[in-house]
Amino acid sequence: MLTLSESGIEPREGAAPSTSLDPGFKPVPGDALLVIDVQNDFIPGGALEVAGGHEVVPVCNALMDRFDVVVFSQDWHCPGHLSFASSHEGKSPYDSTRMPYGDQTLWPDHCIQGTSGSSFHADLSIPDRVRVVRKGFRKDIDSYSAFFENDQTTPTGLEGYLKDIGVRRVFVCGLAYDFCVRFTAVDAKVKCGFDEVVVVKDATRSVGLPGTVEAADEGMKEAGVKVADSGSLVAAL
Ligand code: VGL
Ligand code: ZN
Repeated sequence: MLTLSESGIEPREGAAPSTSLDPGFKPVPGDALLVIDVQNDFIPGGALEVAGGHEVVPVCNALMDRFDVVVFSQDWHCPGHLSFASSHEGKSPYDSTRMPYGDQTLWPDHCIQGTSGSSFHADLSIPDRVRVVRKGFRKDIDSYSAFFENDQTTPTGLEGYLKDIGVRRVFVCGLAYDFCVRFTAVDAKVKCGFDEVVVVKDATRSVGLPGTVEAADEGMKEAGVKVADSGSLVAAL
């Protein structure tokens, strides 16, 4: 297994503290923060790098400080996962293929269980109270949403956990805006029916394949997901 330095991923120095979170923002009981896939493979230098991915870390940390309920999702693929282009003869990363559950974008091998690429970014605060939900570990089903896998039916258990502890509003940050953040937020609103779902946009960055950011904007709007900047959370709520 590669160490972090062998993998070429920049270690922890240099993540500036955020100043962008509205100082008046105070979550109420029933609010939860979901921190999506802030893992080394989605950071510049990682296998599926997201431009500016590391910049979300201080904003996610500042947000986490305010919430009693914090859940991390962790993309957690087995080697040879069918969302990897390398598992399909003649396919390249970012091509598309047909899976039994629908169209699937094919990715570089990433977030393989137990590798440094699957670890959370070294600067991400890990509160004692955090719960981690792993997804995408079934070889033949990808999982963008932290609630349901891409077949739209296999639950991860997150909905039950949040509802059992009385969560009603869900705030979403992390990576990537146009994939896992988008589908997590839409499922939270539409399939799980949480009262309010808010994506904290400056605490996200996008993969940015052709049309994916626009599709995410549209899809979330249509689902009734709110989008806020961390600096204006109070005003938005
Ligand atoms: C993600 C593509 C593949 C994400 C995960 O976290 O947005 N994107 N696996
Ligand atoms: Zn993945």
